[in-house]
Amino acid sequence: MKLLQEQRTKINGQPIIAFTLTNDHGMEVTCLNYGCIITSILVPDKNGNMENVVLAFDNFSSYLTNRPYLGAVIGRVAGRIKNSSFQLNGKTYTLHANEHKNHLHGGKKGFHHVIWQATGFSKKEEVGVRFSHRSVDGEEGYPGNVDVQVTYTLNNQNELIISYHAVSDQDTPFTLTNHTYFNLSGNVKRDILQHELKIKSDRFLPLDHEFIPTGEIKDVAGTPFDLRRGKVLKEVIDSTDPQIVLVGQGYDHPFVLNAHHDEEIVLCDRESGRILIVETDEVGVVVYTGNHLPHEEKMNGVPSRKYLGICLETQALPNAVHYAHFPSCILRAGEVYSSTTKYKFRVADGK
Ligand code: FUC
Repeated sequence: MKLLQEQRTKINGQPIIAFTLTNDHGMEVTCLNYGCIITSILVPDKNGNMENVVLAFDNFSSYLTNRPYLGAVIGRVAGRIKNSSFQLNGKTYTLHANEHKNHLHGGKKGFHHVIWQATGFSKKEEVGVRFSHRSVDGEEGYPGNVDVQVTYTLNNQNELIISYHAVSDQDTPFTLTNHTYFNLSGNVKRDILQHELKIKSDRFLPLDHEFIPTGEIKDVAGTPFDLRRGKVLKEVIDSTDPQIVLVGQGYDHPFVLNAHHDEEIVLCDRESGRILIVETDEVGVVVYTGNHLPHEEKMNGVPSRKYLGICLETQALPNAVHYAHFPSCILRAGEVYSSTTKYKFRVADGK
């Protein structure tokens, strides 16, 4: 197990540190104290070639805007909140509107723009970084001071574990995710269209024209959202289903998970033999196929383009603050928010 720390740059005099975690098989994860951003995950293909399977900007300065939320932790609330407003305990709260009238991914200065306190750790069987941050009362319009911790742990089973922990002194909506774009081809040799995605989910959430769940919870049977036996993404992207067309030919949709910590999300690239298994205790996953990746930025040495990566955002259901029939995303004062998502990397022949 190896832990390396190096300064990448400074923002307002504060050092931006890159932590590189390496396990005994040479799997390597690099992340920053800025936004807890993951900038690289090196994993073997079926021939043992170590290559990067996540999207990252070529220039650090692109992270200062980071329109696609590349690699970052998203908070206080991942996803969209309609009309940037919600009611809680009889009070109406108004949030910063950063996408039309709506609030997206934490607002103007979400957790992805925070310089987190960070401490690396290295043990016999795992290596990692613990990030912490206090989100203050009134930030972006949210109530309560929230002490947040995010821990990235790499183990010797080629698994990256992200665990989230938070306590607030007032009731507040709260659900975090990580917005890494995966591309298992390795060093973005291909886009994600030939990747296969399998999800243990019987129900998904249709979206309105602003990409916010309508409130309907729909059966996946007979729709392009039935991923229970897996689908090649290209099949879905070419579909004329109105929900697929609505979001720019692809997915940008929440799925309700049937299973937890039981191989519920599996992404596979047959050509490289790489498999990613995502397991979580979260109620759902927002699958985003990079339909609107900006074209003007350079990532991994190539110009960014549509379908260059796929996000598997494990989280509470978006816009839950407006729907009593969705599981609540309210963190009660003094209670502990605790959530874990595991990313297991495998190769097709079972090695
Ligand atoms: C996802 C999507 C959004 C947005 C963002 C960059 O979380 O739900 O539509 O494009 O990523």
